[in-house]
Amino acid sequence: MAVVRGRTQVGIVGAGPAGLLLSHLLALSGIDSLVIENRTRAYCEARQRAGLLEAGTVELLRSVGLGERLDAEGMEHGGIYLQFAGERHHLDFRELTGGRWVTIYAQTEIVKDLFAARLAAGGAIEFSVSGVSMSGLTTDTPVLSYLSETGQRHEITCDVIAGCDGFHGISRPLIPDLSVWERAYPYAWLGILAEVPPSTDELIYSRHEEGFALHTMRTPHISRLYLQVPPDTPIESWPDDRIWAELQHRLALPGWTLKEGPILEKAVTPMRSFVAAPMRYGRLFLAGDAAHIVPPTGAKGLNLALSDVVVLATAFGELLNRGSPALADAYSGTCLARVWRATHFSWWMTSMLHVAPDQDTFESQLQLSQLRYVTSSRAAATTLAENYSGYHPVRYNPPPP
Ligand code: RFL
Ligand code: PHB
Repeated sequence: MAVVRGRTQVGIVGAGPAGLLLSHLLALSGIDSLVIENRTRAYCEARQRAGLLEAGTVELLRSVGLGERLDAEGMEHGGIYLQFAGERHHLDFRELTGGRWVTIYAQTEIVKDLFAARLAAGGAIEFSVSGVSMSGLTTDTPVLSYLSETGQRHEITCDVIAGCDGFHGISRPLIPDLSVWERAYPYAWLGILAEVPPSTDELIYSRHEEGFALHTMRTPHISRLYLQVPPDTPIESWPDDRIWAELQHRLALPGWTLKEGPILEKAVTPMRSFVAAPMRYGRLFLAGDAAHIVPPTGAKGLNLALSDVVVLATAFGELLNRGSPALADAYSGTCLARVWRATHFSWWMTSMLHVAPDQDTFESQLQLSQLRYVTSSRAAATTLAENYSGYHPVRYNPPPP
């Protein structure tokens, strides 16, 4: 079969939240892009992941025309509960930070909104591609190559390429001399989606001697809950009854009831911190999970991915519409300041709330002391609240096309 050759300004690998929002923002600046994705649209729309958005992320999505369903269906939260040693404490973010809040709106819904917006605007997205490769990354005309669903080889000449292909993607390994910082945690999360109204008004983060548990939600009718489990736990070892019994145990509080319902979905996710730098090599730029991963305890991954893309879209606008490389040159450094803040916060929340398999009583006492401090000192509570609700919000100011 002959090779199909084509041309786009920005080649984007990956139709997750990062790749899709990037193509949406670029279109607002009059820049064309092609998104290639190795899964189907249905798979991308159903993949259960994040749920919690910082206020800055919500404002960003609203400001670029993606706020309609988010405003109708998102659930605004003004704080969280921290539970430990049989007590549940409320942290009031609005009061601590002068009005900040967060919103529950599932990543699946953001991805659906983005697909709908891109396809309605005639955006180019190729699903079910394979054999993705890149060449000419240090030239002004890098080439993105892939096999379409029908097995046809495509070679697309681009001005720049964005690697938005997640942690297991092909983009990051193409960057030579990458510096990497990494921490694997000795536990994982078992997450469930259950058909039952949430038993709480705000998220409950519970440190328990048997391990961490989190009660979060998706809608007024659907709850999402997580349990700390050993890494590589086979999901078959957790039948539904066992999951509910353990959640009842780790979230228990006198006078409060955890409602149970049918489990719609369950999966085990490993916990990792990972930062790679620089986030750029020649004309290839990494964004989102392709460049960095945080454990989900701080609810930062999706927020970071979307923040990267705002910085990147602005930099591409300057580079491609005005010929100015300054923001593209600053891209990695600009993002990494926010990435490291989120990496520290996520590590800190994770270390405070999980019980490691080899943990001694000294460490347990330090965790409990830290939790007592965060729930009794206004200064400590404010530190948590301002990081959780978003310390480095980004704004998108589209450059005039
Ligand atoms: P994604 O979502 O992984 O998308 C990457 C896309 O690239 C595709 N791909 C390829 N396409 C073409 N060719 C290839 N060779 C390809 N290789 C991969 C993939 O199929 C996919 O479609 O990365 P992106 O866009 O950077 O988005 C990052 C977020 O998905 C992630 O950070 C969050 O889900 C993390 N996260 C949370 N973040 C939050 O901000 N708040 C939360 O409450 C939150 N909770 C969570 C989370 C992640 C979790 N899991 C399962 C990891 C809770 C959990 C349990
Ligand atoms: C979620 O709603 O899935 C969620 C919320 C907060 C977290 C992690 C996950 O810290």
